[in-house]
Amino acid sequence: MNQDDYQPTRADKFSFGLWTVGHPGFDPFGDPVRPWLDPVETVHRLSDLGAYGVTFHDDDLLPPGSDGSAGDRAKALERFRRALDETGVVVPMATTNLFRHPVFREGAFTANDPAVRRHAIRKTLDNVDVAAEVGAKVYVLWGGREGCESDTKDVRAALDRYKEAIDLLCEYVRRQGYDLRFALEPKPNEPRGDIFLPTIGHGLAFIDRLEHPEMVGLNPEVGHETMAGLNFHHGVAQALWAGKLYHIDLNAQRGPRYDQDLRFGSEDQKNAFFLVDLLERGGYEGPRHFDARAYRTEDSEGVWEFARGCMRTYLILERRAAAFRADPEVAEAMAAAGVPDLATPTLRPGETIGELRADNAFDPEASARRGRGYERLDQLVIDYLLGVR
Ligand code: GLT
Ligand code: MN
Ligand code: MN
Repeated sequence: MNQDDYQPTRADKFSFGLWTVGHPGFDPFGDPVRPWLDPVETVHRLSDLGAYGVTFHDDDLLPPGSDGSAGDRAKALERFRRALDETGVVVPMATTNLFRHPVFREGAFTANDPAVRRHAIRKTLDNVDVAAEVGAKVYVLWGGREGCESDTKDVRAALDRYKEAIDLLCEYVRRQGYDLRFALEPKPNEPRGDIFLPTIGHGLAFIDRLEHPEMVGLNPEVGHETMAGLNFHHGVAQALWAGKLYHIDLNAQRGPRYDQDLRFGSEDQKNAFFLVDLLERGGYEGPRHFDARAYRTEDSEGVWEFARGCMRTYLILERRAAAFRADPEVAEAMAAAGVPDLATPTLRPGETIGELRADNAFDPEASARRGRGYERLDQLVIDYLLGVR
């Protein structure tokens, strides 16, 4: 295969956060290793690489040393918008930084102090206006500081306040007539000892309790579910099944440890293969958004290698998954394993529960003896992943 087969185009809908390629490489133990990256340059570089979108937190647009004043924000937004106009890059999603400033040390929407909660809501409302203005369709809520270390915190009251904040944001968007939906981003821990709404499943259950569940979905992240020891592909499948996959954060993570935010597909390629297969066949039409960052070893050029790599690996997996699905031997192995039969309803058309109970044609012992054929099928997956088919 030729290198150019994996060149991204706008139609692939790849997007990156300003905070991802712009990450200067600090970590809890070390200082930044790369200079601040101007959002205007980011937009141009991403555009040249074939990405279609860029996303941001309210504070990502500000230059270092800015006091965050309205004047600074307006100036930064104007330059940013000019770069968008020049390149045709769009803003599919925006979000709020409710985690960096020390005021959020005990939470934002779920802080014990009502004054902090009110500040967090105001900060979010301000950027919701900006998001609507630049045409974003999804607004992400990552509650990095919503949680605790000490379980003296009242979790049920925290969930009441979380709901109150999101209900209020939905009410505001409805009143303004914005075409914007919210996406909650689950994460089990880090920076808090435990974060509220730790997994996709917790998020789905919470959404059902909101005043406007139709306006709220999820933004699951590969690394976050993996940190919880969960199968990301399964979580995404359930979010899709529930009609709640509004956005996605693609990256990589090696097992349950600190949040690594690695280049997409650089770890656990098998789960990444099934994820891409699912997104491409499952009716997901949103952005393929990368929330990852270059290794701290890299300089500025390494950052663009990283961005290229995220998109390239996605396209390789997309191609591999399509070839896997088109292979007659795979179809035959799938049929032998009974995979397509799961789509058939369990009751026959018109059958009653009484008829089901009266059916004595089935021989459980014979069925129990029959192997299910997954070894052969799964080896075909591996053959495709390793490129020998
Ligand atoms: C932060 C976090 C991400 C979230 C971003 C959105 S910010 O970098 O680690 O997972 O998606 O707030
Ligand atoms: Mn994320
Ligand atoms: Mn992460």
